[in-house]
Amino acid sequence: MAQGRIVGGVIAPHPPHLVYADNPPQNEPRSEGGWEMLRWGYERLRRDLAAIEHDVLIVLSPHWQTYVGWHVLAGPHFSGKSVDPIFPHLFRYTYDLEVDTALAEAIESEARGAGLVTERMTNPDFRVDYGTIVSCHLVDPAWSRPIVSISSCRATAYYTVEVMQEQARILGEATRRAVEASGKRAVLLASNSLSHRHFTDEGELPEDMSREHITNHGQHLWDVKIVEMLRAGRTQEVVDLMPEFTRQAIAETDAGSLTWMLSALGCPDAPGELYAYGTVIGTGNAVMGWLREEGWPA
Ligand code: 2X7
Ligand code: FE2
Repeated sequence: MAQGRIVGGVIAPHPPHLVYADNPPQNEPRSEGGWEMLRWGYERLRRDLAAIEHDVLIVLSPHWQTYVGWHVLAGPHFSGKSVDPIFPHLFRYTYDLEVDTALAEAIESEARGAGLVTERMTNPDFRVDYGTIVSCHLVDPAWSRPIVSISSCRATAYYTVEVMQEQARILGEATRRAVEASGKRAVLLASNSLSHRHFTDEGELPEDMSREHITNHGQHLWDVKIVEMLRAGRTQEVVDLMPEFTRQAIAETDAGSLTWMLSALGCPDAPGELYAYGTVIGTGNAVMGWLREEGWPA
């Protein structure tokens, strides 16, 4: 069997607004569009991904929150309706997805072997979280490949950002070993916004872009700093800075997704491609990719 490879890492933010704005058949509410810069960025990402042969998407989502360890979706098939608890008027999405169970089990075993607390989710009635669904939909609206979804153990809330990031690093390295042993070609999705303080009210028309802006200037400065570092290939420095960024910008990186993805790639000195940066209800969102046909780390 050929050695498996991680052939891509993507920062794939999951505001449900982006699915709402696209009006796909799976989502009930209808919109007049909105957040085009981000949606056009995802479109360009999809075009580039189409040129990279891959078998599976592996996503780590901040909205599957497990307080005892990291859980991995490990049943073969999940279907149901996902409703965003904060934006139910924007996101009521009917999903039907396949899981690469062999890879899911391998990641869970490898992470457990590395000392993390882990669990497999096999309950067929389990409702998949909207972070997983939105990121996977925006990267592959046809759901043409199986996925593996990993939860976020909330060690930031229970301990510190540093504990969370360290666990995410170990999980990233375990994920890489599991992929390599699987023979599969995988693309990893860090499902998260950057700065994450959002407005507490909404206009009459959610997609009215005349209201859309970053919540505060501090968040903008932090987001731009992180994006510039990632565009310059300074990924290890970003991982080192993650605790401070997460605290100062109230960033969604508290979930560990970005540290997990960059660590799995081996924190390459390679520039990430910025497909788009934009705000959604005041949060900062970058769509970025590290794609390489021959895999990471080189
Ligand atoms: O989950 C989210 C998010 N991360 C950012 C913006 C708006 C809604 O949902
Ligand atoms: Fe979120």
